[in-house]
Amino acid sequence: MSMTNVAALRTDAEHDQLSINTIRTLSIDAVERAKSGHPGTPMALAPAVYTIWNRVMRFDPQDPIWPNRDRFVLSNGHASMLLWSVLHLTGTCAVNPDYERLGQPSVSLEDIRRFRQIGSKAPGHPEYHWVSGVETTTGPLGQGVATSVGMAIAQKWLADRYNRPGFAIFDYDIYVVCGDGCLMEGVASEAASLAGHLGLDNLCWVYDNNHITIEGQTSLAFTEDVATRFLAYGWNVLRVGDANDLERIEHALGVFRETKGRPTLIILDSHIGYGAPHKHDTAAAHGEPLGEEEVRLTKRSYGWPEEAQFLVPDGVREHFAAGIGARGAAARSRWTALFASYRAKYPELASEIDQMQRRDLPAGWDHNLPVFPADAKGIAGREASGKVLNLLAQNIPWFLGGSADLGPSNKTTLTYEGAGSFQAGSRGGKNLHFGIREHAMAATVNGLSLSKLRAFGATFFIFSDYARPAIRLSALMELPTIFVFTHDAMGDGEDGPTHQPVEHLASLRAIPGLVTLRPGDANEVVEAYRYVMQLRHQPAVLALSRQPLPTLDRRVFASAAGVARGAYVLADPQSGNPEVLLIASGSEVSLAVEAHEKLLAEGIRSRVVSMPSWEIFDQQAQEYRDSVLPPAVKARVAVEQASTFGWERYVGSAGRVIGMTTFGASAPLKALQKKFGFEPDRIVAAARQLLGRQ
Ligand SMILES: Cc1ncc(C[n+]2csc(CCOP(=O)(O)OP(=O)(O)O)c2C)c(N)n1
Ligand SMILES: [Mg+2]
Repeated sequence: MSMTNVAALRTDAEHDQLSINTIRTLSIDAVERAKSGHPGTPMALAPAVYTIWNRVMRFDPQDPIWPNRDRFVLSNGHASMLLWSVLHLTGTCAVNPDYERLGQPSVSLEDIRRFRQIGSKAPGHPEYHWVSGVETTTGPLGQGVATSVGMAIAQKWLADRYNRPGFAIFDYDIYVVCGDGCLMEGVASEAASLAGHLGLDNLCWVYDNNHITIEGQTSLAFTEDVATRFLAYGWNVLRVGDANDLERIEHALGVFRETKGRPTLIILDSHIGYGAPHKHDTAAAHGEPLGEEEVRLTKRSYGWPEEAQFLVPDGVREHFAAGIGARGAAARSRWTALFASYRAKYPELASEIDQMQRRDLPAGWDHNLPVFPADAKGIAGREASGKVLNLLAQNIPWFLGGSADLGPSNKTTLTYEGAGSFQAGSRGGKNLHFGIREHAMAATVNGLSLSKLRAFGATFFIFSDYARPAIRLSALMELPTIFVFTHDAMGDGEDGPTHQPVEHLASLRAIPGLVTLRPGDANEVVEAYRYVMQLRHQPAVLALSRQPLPTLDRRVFASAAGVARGAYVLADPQSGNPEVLLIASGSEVSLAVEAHEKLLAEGIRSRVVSMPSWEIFDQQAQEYRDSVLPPAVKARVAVEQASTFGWERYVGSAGRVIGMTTFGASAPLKALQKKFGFEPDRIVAAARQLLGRQ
């Protein structure tokens, strides 16, 4: 009898078990071959992940970016072999960055054999943008669960805007698997509290309650009552006492789908390393290969051929094809037909959806962006930003965001008629109220962006620290998120050093791929947004002033459009080449301009370079960079009310940096500027000294 015939004779339950054991053994073998990785949790969670994928999720492996697919997030990213196994066994297809389907699998068996090796589509942790079918990058515990809240908000918002009677264009759910580590992390608490408040009933977290983390039993450090905690957050809490009981798991997932008005937590009691006779239920199963002998015994316990490696028995792929494959294809083809008639009836809405999916901007997105007239008194960066945000939100239907309870201060509140607030009873609102939860805010913004909405989050610059892990993931995932950080330096004087960022710019500039911008006046704020909005694969941080900054007269000074090149010559001597360069960002640009005027009066040929963004400048051609910072001019002074760290690259070893090397202090801004030397005369003195003209 051929293998295929054997497969045909199996009962459904046998097919289920074989598929689950395939996930388990692929995970075991991959970790063994890589000599690193996490076998125990995939062994325990294979039945749950199998049930979610093969019995419940509406996901078409042929098109992993179909907009109305259910989302799956593996928040305990160390268990990545679960995801690589199901992506492989379901035959999920790869798509490229242009959203084109490639005729190849997202994860091949060869990738799994090369788990954790260079170039493999089965890396150590799930990586969005590297592997098709991964909905978000996970690995830093807590990020996945928090990001899923943004995905759930996005679905509700999309449904509110685009669904019409008879046209449920967006009705997908978000399934998340997480472990003890995720639920211990603070960000999960922030996110769960927000999800409960918002009544996100499209969100289901399956908690792997295995009582084990790296150091041993959770009794070492985690003895809270998780169920009660989530009930208090306003979640529906279900319990499945046996992680191998597919029917109960499926039933709980069914209850989730029936539950209205609350997110669902399914507490799943599992045994890490299930089936491994010596490692079952121990921390030893968490993060190291089982070892040859234990692998043999484990396979024996599964009734698996002991010597077989990377075995996918006949019939397993077919079983997935008959489950998620058929269900997903049918769901997608129904949706495609529905969307075609939707397009006929609502062509404008359909084209919005198309544009959004491709991260394109609608025509007229920058219509009416303000131009600020010259004004010595000026306007605060945050004020200018508020005006721009309000326009963008009106020009771009799917642009939305909010603050971590600082909206009135960040000036990020969308105040135009009809902007509304996103709440349980108002899903179309464009103002998100994250509460004082910066970390969950940033992760939520990631989730919104992964759902193709254009989203921003805001707080004081100092508290970007609280959001940083999610900002980093934004950059790693290449998401065009926007972080609006106001009170970017010592402008909030009296609040003192707890509220005065020093090292934040340097630390954010160190994140690969993240674009930081610190505009110098209101028109630079506008240009900064114009630049940021056109990014499709990079996150951006805007560092904006609390206090008014003079609006430069652009008939005298160069156009603020120079922002798009990261740095530009703002002012030059009337004749002759510059002999000293004054380089500044943000609130220090006008200071440099004052110093420049003094230097010119003294017959010193100075140039002012406004440098809102290192990253953008660094991307310019050498020729342009040399035209702004001529290599021959060694006398250079950089001025920025932030850590001096890193400015050497622009001023060179002969240059000067006027910046911060200590924390700030509590005092009115003027006094702080004096104390820390952010005054034109200090710049003038530094320039003179560099030129040997004291
Ligand atoms: C933010 C963060 N801190 C620490 C780690 C390192 N780490 C990876 S897995 C793990 C233990 C996780 O325990 P649990 O979530 O219960 O996973 P299990 O061992 O049960 O699969 C730790 C500490 C991490 N990945 N992310
Ligand atoms: Mg655990």
